[in-house]
Amino acid sequence: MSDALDAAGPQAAWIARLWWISLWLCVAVFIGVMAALAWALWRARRAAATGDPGGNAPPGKDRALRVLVGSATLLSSVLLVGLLEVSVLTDRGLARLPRGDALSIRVTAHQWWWEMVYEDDRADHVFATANELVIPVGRPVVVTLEADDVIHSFWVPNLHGKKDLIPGRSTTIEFRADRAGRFVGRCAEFCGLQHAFMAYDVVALPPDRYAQWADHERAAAPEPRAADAVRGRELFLTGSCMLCHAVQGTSAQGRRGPDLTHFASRSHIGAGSIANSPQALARWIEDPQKLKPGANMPSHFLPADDLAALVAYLETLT
Ligand code: HEC
Ligand SMILES: [Cu+2]
Repeated sequence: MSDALDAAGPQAAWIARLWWISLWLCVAVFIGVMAALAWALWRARRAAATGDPGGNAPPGKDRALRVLVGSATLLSSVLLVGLLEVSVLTDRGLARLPRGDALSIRVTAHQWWWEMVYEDDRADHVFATANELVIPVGRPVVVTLEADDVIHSFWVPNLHGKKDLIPGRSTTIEFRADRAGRFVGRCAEFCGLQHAFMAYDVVALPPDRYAQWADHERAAAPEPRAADAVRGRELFLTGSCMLCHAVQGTSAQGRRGPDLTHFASRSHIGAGSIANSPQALARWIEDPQKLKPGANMPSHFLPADDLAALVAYLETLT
């Protein structure tokens, strides 16, 4: 679900309020202008019918018209200044989120996926995930935004407005979710071939469930037990996969692609490209270029049993 008018937090509520005020004000002005236009047309027709060119209105009427136009101009100016004031207030409101006890997450945009690193003072508490931002309800989140290649834009309509990620620069965006839910985030700045498939989920969980999730994410990948999964790990660690991907608890520490330590728990493959299932995963490993043309992962046309073993291994990464 992704709806800027269905605010799930204070920031989005500010923006939605500004939107509604602008909308209704503009509707009222539009109706006023249309009514004035209709009146002018009606007068012009009546003038044509009576043969009165209309320019010779009695002096009293002329003055009344001037007062009318004058007050309409004044009203427009007041409304415009009012809108300016409301947007300044909104800007202030957006900047006023209390930041005490904030959760700090570093989000790096890559063509075309998102890297999320959960920061912590304790080094062994830091962990990484991809294309999924899990946050606790009721706690402010400070997201540090960075870009790896080109300009991207971070946008979760239910929680906040947009913020650009610019290579070589670090910015932050703060928000808070006040209710649990799954919200869709998008890249909102055209960033190349697969810009449309650069989505992520923001999952807001009650604090105790968030803590459970974070503990699980911090844990290294579980040891595979089944024979094919063990062979799959062998292939993963001796083949090209480990050059680009990390699986914590193994020697794979690549950073070119998403961290796969808990890949099987994610809802989608390829930043919203396809739903995560063993069949989809096999198709992805074999030929990501078919599912997401241009993606920065090469195709791997492997023997069928190697592919099955890799899938079996990745499915253990819950
Ligand atoms: C040259 C670097 C590179 C190599 C080699 C590589 N990958 Fe990838 N992989 C990527 C990139 C980049 C992405 C993200 C693509 C996107 O979503 O646009 C990715 C995405 C994935 C994903 C989806 C992750 C997610 O959360 O969406 C899986 C699973 C995956 N790779 C598995 C593998 C396996 C298995 C191998 C070895 C057979 C492999 N990769 C080899 C770069 C690589
Ligand atoms: Cu992008």
